[in-house]
Amino acid sequence: MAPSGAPPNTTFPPLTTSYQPITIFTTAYPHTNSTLNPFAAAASNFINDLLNKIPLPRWAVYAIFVAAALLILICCLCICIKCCKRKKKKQNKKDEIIKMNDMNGKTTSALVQPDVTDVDYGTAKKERGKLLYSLDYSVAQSELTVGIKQANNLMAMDLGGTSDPYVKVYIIPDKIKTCETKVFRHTLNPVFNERFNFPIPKSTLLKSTVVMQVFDFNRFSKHNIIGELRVELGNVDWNHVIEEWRALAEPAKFEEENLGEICFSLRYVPTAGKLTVVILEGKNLKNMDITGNSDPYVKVQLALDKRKWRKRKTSIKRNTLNPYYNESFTFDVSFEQIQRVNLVISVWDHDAVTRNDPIGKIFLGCDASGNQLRHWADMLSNPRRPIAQWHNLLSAQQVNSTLTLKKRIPLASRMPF
Ligand SMILES: [Ca+2]
Ligand SMILES: [Ca+2]
Repeated sequence: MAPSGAPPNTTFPPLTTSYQPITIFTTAYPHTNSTLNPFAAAASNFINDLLNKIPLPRWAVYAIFVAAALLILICCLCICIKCCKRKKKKQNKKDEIIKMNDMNGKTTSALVQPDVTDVDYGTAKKERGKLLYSLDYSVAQSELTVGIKQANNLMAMDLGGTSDPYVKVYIIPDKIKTCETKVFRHTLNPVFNERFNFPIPKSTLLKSTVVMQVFDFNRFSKHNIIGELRVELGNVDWNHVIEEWRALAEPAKFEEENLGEICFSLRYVPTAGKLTVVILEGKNLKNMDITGNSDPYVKVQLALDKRKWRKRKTSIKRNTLNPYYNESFTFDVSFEQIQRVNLVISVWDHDAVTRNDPIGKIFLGCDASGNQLRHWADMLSNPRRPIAQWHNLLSAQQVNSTLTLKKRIPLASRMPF
């Protein structure tokens, strides 16, 4: 009879008792569900018990849960983003490797198959063009004939992608004369067909070199050299007529111009510590004056440890290219110093009004080379004997670049005692 007794219970007690069933209702509500899912009900009971045990208000517990969930979510997001980035990087690297492989492929193929234009030269040097020349020597007339036939694919020197070529021909070391072809305007493939004769004895011929230089003519500025050929006549087979195409080379750094020759003797006496230089004569010196001659004099300089040390000079011989001096200069050079000494011989043209100009220069000493070193060595190995020799003069620029002399040695240390 509980249901019949219950109504009086719910009606009679005051508000406080009627309030209680509501709280019971809320806790009892899951019970209605429990009939549907007993497992879920047990779980929710467990959670409820757990929450009741936590000494915090419910809202605080929920807030902590929400915050924790958010934190986990953010962490997951971060991990996802990182993973994506890594994948992208890997892909990029792969792409790069593929691209690099492509490029490597290109460079190797370029090395394996050079451009057709480079085949003749072996390297990717500047192409200057080719020259067809001929050589013919007449023993009866002691005459060399150099034929300048034509040039091909010359390097363009002018703005319009063209050149105004002409060819200079001369023979070294005895530069008797310099011949030139006509100038061909605006062409890279000129046909010259010109022949030049050089009187030259057979003995000199085999020691000489023909120089053929192709220039670009400019009306208002310096003519530029396009390229040159040097043919050593000692290596030529004179039994055949020589006619051949050759690729023009880069012009020699220092023009082997015929500046002339100088003859002097050297004598060294080790016991007395005396070096004697006798300037004998010059020949075929370069003409420096309008008269077609020069006024040559010779400077004799000593350097010790590459420092200017002592200096003397000859008299001036006026209006000649073949001066005769026979002037002697003696220097005190101890046996200990002779190994550290350089002798510099330079020939100058005297000018009354303007500055004197250098014609040519050479230097001797233990660090000299070729003919100059031989002369110096002959002097040292033949003490007390004067050794005379001819030398081809070089440009002062060339000698200065090889032998760089420092400032003059202070006077005090120049005194031997
Ligand atoms: Ca030009
Ligand atoms: Ca002069």
